[in-house]
Amino acid sequence: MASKKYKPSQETLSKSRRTAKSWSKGSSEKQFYAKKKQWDEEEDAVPNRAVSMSPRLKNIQQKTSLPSENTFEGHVIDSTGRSFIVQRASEEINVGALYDCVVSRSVVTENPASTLVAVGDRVLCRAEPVSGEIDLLPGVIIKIAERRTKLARESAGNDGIEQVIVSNIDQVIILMAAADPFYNRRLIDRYLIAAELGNVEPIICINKMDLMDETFVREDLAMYAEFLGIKTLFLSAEKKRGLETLSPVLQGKTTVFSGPSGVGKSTLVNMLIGEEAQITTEVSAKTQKGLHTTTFSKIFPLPEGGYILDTPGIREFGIWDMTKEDLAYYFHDFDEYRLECRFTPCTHTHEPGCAVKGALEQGWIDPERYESYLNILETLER
Ligand SMILES: Nc1nc2c(ncn2[C@@H]2O[C@H](COP(=O)(O)OP(=O)(O)OP(=O)(O)O)[C@@H](O)[C@H]2O)c(=O)[nH]1
Ligand SMILES: [Mg+2]
Ligand SMILES: [Zn+2]
Repeated sequence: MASKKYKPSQETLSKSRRTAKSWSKGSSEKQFYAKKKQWDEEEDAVPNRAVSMSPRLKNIQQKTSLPSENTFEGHVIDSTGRSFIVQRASEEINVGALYDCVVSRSVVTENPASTLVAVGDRVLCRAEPVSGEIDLLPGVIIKIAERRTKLARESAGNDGIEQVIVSNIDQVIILMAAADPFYNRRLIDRYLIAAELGNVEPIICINKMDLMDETFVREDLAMYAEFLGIKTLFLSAEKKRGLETLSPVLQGKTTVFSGPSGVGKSTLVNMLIGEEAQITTEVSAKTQKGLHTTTFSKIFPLPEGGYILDTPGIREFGIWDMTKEDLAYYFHDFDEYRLECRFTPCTHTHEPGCAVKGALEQGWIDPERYESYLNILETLER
C-alpha cells in the first residue's frame, strides 16, 4: 500500500533528473568578462555620459586622468543597507581589495524591473580618490551585469518588481528545521518553483534533527527525493551530525542558504567557514520565529573551494511573474497526468475529466503538494 502511494514512474524520475541537471549547468564568468569588454568600449565611446549626470563623479574626473583607469569590475559580496561591499576582481592593481560602493545616480543595469543591486551581482565600478586613513576604499557602482541566475521572490510592495535575494549562484540550500521552528512544506514548494525560475538547483536540507523523531521527518519528506529527484539532506549542526553529507555538495559551487529565521543558517555557515564570523541567536520562545540576527546577505569563500551565502530569514515567498496557466508546469509530480486532462487549459481544480485530480484521488499525487498548488494558484492574478 505504502509503495503504491506517490510511486513515481521511471519517466517522471528521469524527467526530473534531467531538469535538475540542466539547472546546474550554468555558464562561467566568461560571459561577464565579455560584457566588461563591451562596457569598456561603450565607455570609450561616451566617456562623459555618467560623469555629466553625477556631480559626485565630476569631482573624480577633475582629480584623476582617464576615467577608464579608475574603473574596475567586481563582485558584490555584502551590503550595509546604504552601500555595497564590492570585491575587486580585475586589473593588476588591488585585486581582491574591498570597496565600499554607493550606486551612481546614472547607473546602468541589464536587469530591468528588478532589484537594482543584489549581493552576488557582477558590477562595474569607479574608484573614488582616497583621503586619509580608511578601512574600505570608496567607490561608485556604475553598471550591473545581467544576472546568470537568481533567487527572487515577489517584492513585498507588490509594485511589479521582483525582489532578488541573491544572484549568480549555482544552488540554493532550502534550509528548514525539524523543529523549533517546524519545517514548512508549503514554503519548500514555493522555493522549488523560485529555484527553477531562477535557474538554480534546489537542495532541501533539514537541520535540528536532534529535536525530532528522525524516522518521521525522513518519511514525511521522502517524496521530494524519490518522486522529484531533489537532493534532500538531514543534519544537526548542534550535534555535528550529517555535516559530512553537506560539504561535498558545496565544493566548488556558489550556494545560498535560505529559509525561515532561526533554522540555523548562520550556525551552519559559521561551521563551514571554520570561524565564529557571525552572531547567531536564540529562537524567540514567544514567536517561535527566531530573532532576525542576519540582516543582510553575505558571501563567504569556502576553505575547500566555492562560496556560501548567508541570508536573512524569510517569512513569505511570493511567486513572481507566473500565470495561473503556467503554474502546473512547475509541479513536476503532475507531469504525467497533466496531458490527459479532458480540457486544455485545465486549472486542475473544478474541471470534469481532470487527470490530475483523478491521480490525486487515486493516491498517486501527494495531497500536500496538491494543496501547495491550490495555495499558490490563489495568489496568482492572471
Ligand atoms: N537544537 C538545535 N539547535 C540549533 C541547531 N542549529 C542551530 N541551532 C540553534 O538555533 C538558533 C538559531 O540559529 P541561527 O543560526 O541564528 O539561525 P538563522 O537561520 O541564521 O536565523 P536568522 O539569521 O534569523 O535567519 C541558535 O540558537 C542555534 O544555536 C541544531 O542542529 N539543533
Ligand atoms: Mg542568520
Ligand atoms: Zn486537470
